[in-house]
Amino acid sequence: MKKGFIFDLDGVIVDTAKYHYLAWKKLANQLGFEFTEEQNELFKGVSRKRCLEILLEIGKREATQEEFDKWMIDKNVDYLEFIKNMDASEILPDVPKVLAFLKENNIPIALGSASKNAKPILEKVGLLPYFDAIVDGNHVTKAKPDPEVFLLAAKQLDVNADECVVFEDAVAGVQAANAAQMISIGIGDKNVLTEAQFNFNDFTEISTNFIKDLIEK
Ligand code: B16
Ligand code: MG
Repeated sequence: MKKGFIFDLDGVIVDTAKYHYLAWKKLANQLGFEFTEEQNELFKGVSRKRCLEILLEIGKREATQEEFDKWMIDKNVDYLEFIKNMDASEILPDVPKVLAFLKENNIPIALGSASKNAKPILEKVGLLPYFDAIVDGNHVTKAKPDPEVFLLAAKQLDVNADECVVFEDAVAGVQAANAAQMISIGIGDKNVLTEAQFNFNDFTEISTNFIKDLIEK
């Protein structure tokens, strides 16, 4: 049966979390409070809007609608400055190995990310040509754990949802993949991604034989 593979971006293909952190920290500091790397963990896989809501809860700050909108823009302007010089050296280990293996086997590949900056990032690191479909924060109305992003990706690949495999580093992302009836592969701490069907610390632990088995399943 036809298979499709869907990749999350931040934490799976590249580690943009560190740049998101710098941009959110800058905003927090401007608003007069601290924001730690530990708190940044709460932001992984979460939409920009929800991140700002959480940030303001952390800083116990109220915002008018006007301020909220401005801070969303300010954060993104800073984030874009931080990622300006990203290149292929920032691709997480062995991601290209898996993408190339899928391409060699004519398996359709999609991106399923909450980020509205996903496409330019893939372009910067040189991975855009691998992707047959890109579904990101610009295309969905419901955030993970809602399965919308992955269901739309399957549709764009013209593959049944239950024939898709999803790589995710966030709990909400794994839940979204499971809700979409897809095979969920957790990338990161297995004690955190407990709901994933398979767990790996990173792609160096994923063999082409494992991918082949998934394709043939
Ligand atoms: P942007 P993913 C997510 O990416 C990040 O993990 C999350 O921290 C970020 O807030 C979200 O994208 C939105 O990003 O501000 O660029 O639209 O893990 O879903 O690829
Ligand atoms: Mg992620």
